[in-house]
Amino acid sequence: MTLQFPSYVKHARLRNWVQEMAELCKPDAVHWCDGSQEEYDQMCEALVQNGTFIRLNPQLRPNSFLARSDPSDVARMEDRTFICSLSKNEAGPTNNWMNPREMHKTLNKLFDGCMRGRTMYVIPFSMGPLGGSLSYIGVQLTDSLYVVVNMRIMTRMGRAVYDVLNGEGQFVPCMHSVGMPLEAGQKDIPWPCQKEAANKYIVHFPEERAIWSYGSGYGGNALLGKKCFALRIASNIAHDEGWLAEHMLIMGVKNPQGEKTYLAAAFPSACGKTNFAMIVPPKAFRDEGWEVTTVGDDIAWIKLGKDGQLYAINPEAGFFGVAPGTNTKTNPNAMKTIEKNTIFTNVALTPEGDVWWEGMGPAPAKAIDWQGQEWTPDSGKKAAHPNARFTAPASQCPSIDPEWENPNGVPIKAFVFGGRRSTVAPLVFQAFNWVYGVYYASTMGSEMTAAAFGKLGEVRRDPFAMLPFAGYHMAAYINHWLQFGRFIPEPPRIFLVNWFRKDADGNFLWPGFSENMRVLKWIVERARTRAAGLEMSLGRVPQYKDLDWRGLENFTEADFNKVMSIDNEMWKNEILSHEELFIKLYDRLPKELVSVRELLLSSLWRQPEWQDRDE
Ligand code: TSX
Ligand code: MN
Repeated sequence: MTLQFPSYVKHARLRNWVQEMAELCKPDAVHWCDGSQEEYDQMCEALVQNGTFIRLNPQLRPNSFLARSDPSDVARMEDRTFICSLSKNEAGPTNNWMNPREMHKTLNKLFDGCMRGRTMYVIPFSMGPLGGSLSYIGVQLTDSLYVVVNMRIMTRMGRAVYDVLNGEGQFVPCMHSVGMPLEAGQKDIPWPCQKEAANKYIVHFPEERAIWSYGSGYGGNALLGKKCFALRIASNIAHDEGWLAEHMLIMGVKNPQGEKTYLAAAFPSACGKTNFAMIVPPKAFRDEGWEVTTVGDDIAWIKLGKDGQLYAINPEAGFFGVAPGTNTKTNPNAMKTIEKNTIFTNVALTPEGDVWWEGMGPAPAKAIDWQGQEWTPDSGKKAAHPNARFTAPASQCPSIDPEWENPNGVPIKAFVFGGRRSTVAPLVFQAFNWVYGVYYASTMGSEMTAAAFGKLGEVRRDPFAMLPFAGYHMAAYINHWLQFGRFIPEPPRIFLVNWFRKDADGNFLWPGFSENMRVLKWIVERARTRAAGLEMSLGRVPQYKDLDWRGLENFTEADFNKVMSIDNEMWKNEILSHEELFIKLYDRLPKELVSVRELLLSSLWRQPEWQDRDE
C-alpha cells in the first residue's frame, strides 16, 4: 500500500519506517493521531460502539469509561519480557535474553499481516514536557484503539511532537499489535489479544533503541512509553549518557517557612507508592503550613545540572494506578484525580453506572464484576481484578506540584528507598553515605503479599525496585549508580524506610499513610540542614524526641523503639541472604558492595555485655 502522509510529517526516516511497518503489518488503514480532544472523544465513542468501552454515568463520572480485558490479559508478563542485546552478558542474569537476529525473525513472522482488517494508528509522543532538555520522543504504531486513548492520557501525544522532531530528531520506534487480525467479514471482539502466554512478546532491542510488543493489550505490555521506553530503553540511554532513569516517585515537601524540598523515592510493587506520592499530611502539620505536592508517582529521569544539583522530571503525563485499596482514607488525592476524564480497566460496574473495587468503601448490593458477570458481596469472588487500573491525567491531581511540567526538572535533595518487610528493617534510617545507600538500595527486598512471584512471605530481592525494569545487566546498573555519585559535588542523602514492620502477633507496628509525614519531615530536615541523626550500626537514626508527634500522642516511645529496633542476630542472617543476590551478579558486581557488607558485619558484631566480664 502507498501511504498518504500528513503534510506536517516531514521526517524522512519516520516516513520510511511507518511505510515499511505498514507493508509488514498490512492494516486496512493508517490513522495519524493528532492528539486533539475531538479525536480523543471520537475514539472513545468508537470504543463504546465496539463494546470495548462502557460509558460511565456522566453525572457520577463525567467523560469516563470502563474497559474489561480478556481474563488472560490482566498484568505485565515478566516471563515474556525480553532484553535482546547483542551479547547475552549485556542483558545479565536477571533478564530474559534472546539473540536479536533470532528475535527479529520471530517478530517479523508474527507481525506479517497481523493488522489485517484493522487500522494502524501512528502515535507520536513525548516522554517529558515537549521540547524539554530532559525529554525524549517515541512513536508507537498500534492496532489497539484502547492503547491510543490511554497513551493520550499517559504521555504528551499529538501533532506538536512532529514540530519538536523536525526533520531530523531522534525517536524510539515502538511497534505494538494485539496479534489478532480480522479475516474478511470477521466481527471484532471487545478485547482482542493472544490468550496463550507463550504467544505474547514484550521485546527490547537496547542497541537499536527499539521496542516490539505482540499479543497483549494491557498496561505496561502495550502502553510502550511507560515501562518499555521510560525505564528499560531509557535506562540504557541513561547508562550511556550518564544520567538516571528510575522507577521512582517524585514529591515536593514545603515547610512552614515556605522552603521546598524535592525528593525521589523507589518502592517495589504493593508498597503504596502512589499513596505516598500523594500523601496528605496530618492536620497539625497542615495547620502549621506543611504541604506535600506530587510531581510523579512512578518514573523519574534524573540528570546532573551544571550547578552540581540533580534535576528530575516525571516523563509521564498521567497516572496508571492500581484501583483496589484506593479510597478517600488511603489516598484522597487519587480519588479526586479520578472523578472525571478517567479510563478504568477491570473494575466492577455498579447499577448506577459508577465504578467500584475492593477497598473503595461499602460494597454495592450488586454489581457487574470485572469479567462482566453478575456479582453480589456474598458471591465469594472479587468484583474488581486485584490489578485493576485507572488511567487519569496528572493535571487533575489536587496535590500536583506547580513545577511538575518544568522542562528542566525539579532539584532533588534526597533519595528514599523502601521495601515491605514485616521484620528486620526499621521504620527509617539514613545511610552513612552514597555507597552505603547504594548497598541498601541494591539489597532492598519485599515480602510477597500475593503468590504472584515466589512463596507467600518470602523476600524477593528487588534492587532499586528495578528488577523487572533495568534494561541491561543489573550489576552494571548498580555500578552506574556508584559512578554517577562520584560526579555529584554534594550527593543527595539516601534514606531507607519500611512502613510494614509487624509485631509477633502480626499487627502492624506503624500506622502508615498520613502518619508517614512524621518520617518525611525528619528526612527533609536532614536533607536540608545536613544535620546528622544518632549513629547506629546501619546508619543514622532519629530518636523518639526527634520526630513530631502532634496528633499521634498515643504512639509511645516504647512503640517507636519497637518499630525502630535493629536485631543484630537477624541482621547477620539478612546480610547472609544478600549473598544470594551477590552470587547471581558475581561476575560484574561492584567491589564496593562486598566491602560495605564487611563493614556492616563489623558493626553488627557486638562484644558480650560488659556485665559478663570476669573482673
Ligand atoms: O500505601 C500504603 N502506605 C503508604 C501511604 C502513604 N499502604 C497500603 C499498601 C498496599 C498497597 C500501607 N499499608 C501503609 C502505608 O504507609 N501501611 C500499611 C499497613 C497498615 C495497614 C492498616 C493499618 C495500619 C498499617 N491500620 C488500620 O487499618 C487501622
Ligand atoms: Mn511502577
